[in-house]
Amino acid sequence: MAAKTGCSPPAVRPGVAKEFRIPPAITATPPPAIEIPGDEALVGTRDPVISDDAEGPLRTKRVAPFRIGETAVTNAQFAAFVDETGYVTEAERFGWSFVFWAQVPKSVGPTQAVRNVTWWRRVDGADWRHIHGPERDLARDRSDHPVVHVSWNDARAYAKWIGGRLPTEAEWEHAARGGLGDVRFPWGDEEPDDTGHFPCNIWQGSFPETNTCADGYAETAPAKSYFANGHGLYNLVGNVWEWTAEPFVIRSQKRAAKARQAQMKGFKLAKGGSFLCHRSYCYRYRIAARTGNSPDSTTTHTGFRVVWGL
Ligand SMILES: [Cu+2]
Repeated sequence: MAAKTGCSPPAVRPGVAKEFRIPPAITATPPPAIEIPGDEALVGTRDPVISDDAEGPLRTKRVAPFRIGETAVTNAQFAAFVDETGYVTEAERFGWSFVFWAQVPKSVGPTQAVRNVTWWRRVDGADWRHIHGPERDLARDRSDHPVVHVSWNDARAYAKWIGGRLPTEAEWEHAARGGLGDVRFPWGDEEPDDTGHFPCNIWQGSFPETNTCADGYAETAPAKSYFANGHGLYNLVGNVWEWTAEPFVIRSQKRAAKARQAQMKGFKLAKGGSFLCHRSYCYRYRIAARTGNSPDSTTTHTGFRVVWGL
């Protein structure tokens, strides 16, 4: 498969990893989490589909036991953080965020399309509460959906507050595999399709024009939807991209890969794909798939989950 941009927008902000001074949570209960035993975790694949993303090779990495959020962090959980700390997200600081074209309400008026990924629109006033734009606090209606429009910096600030951190790639993949080993998806190897098999929230139809929503959702689904994998975790793939703790690194000596890596300097690794992925365009709802973006990028299809050491 050719190296396509995928469903994510390019980084357009300065892209600086920041430390925020966040006091530890006082009243909040941590999100439900599941203990994952330590193991020789499998990372990557021996059968890369998008080799430019450095999906391969399949390798093992020792991981210590840890706990990981049963779901991505939800709007309600993020709201508790903001209420207690007064934290202001980066999208709010910048005053805008990326919204998928079909999510932009008419009232927003004409929006600027992003070159090469024209389905992304820069919407002023879009942020984690105002998912489609300034008019409506949609997060309140979607309290059990994953929080979106959160940058890597925002995700880290939340994780720190709740006494955790973002997962490493090995932890994330180990959790996503659900004890099944070298599989393509958290449920095994069976491919989702457009008509009858919907194990996760991705795109059905012709991207980016027509989503038939055969899987039930045009945008995010509740964080705890579809079914749990072997570890009891939900929506590892599809729904929203999940930030990890790691830099996005392409390990390759090839010239093209090195050039790409240079363009993505300082980018952070995200895993899992989103509700916009489709096999025809962005086949990244696989465990080994990866993407990178700058630590202050925010979109309607990126969130995160938290891990805790034991
Ligand atoms: Cu995608």
